[in-house]
Amino acid sequence: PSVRCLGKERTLGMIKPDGVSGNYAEEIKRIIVEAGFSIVKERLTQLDKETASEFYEEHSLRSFFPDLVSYMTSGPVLVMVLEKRDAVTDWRGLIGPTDAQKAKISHPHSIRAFCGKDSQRNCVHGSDSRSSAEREIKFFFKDVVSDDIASQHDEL
Ligand code: RTP
Ligand code: MG
Repeated sequence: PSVRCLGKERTLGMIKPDGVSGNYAEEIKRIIVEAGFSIVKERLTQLDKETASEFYEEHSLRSFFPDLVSYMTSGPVLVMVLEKRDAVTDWRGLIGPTDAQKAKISHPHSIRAFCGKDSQRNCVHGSDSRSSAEREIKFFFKDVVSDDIASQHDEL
């Protein structure tokens, strides 16, 4: 039995449609690995309206929700299970604040500062708590759905 999993935590990371279409995925993955995360699973998938709405259902009453769903369905996303000690907090720290314009000033080394555009098109997603991480990992990796563009794979 390996000891390498002791104390580790998992979170869900996602490269949103603007990140994938802008060809930022490889550089973002390099930043992720350099920051000490293992990319345990990854899958490229196209969200439909129903899936995007369910994923962000906590925001369903917000005025930006219809725009958010349009944005999230505008092209493929890359979802990843990321693992390290304190993965949830550390991934949120690495991506930076929601508004990419603000991130460029307050967190210039964050991923959203690097490839985000504004308060909506912010390039990446991160689970905001351990309970969200558990829900979101199950959301994308419990079953392999038939419309996958690339097949799910396990690197462990
Ligand atoms: P995420 O869930 O995607 O990691 O982003 P977050 O926690 O930093 O921000 P959250 O409040 O959960 O918002 C989810 C996503 O909705 C879009 N948004 N647009 N137009 C707006 O004012 C607005 N506000 C939020 C963003 O894409 C945000 O990441
Ligand atoms: Mg959020």
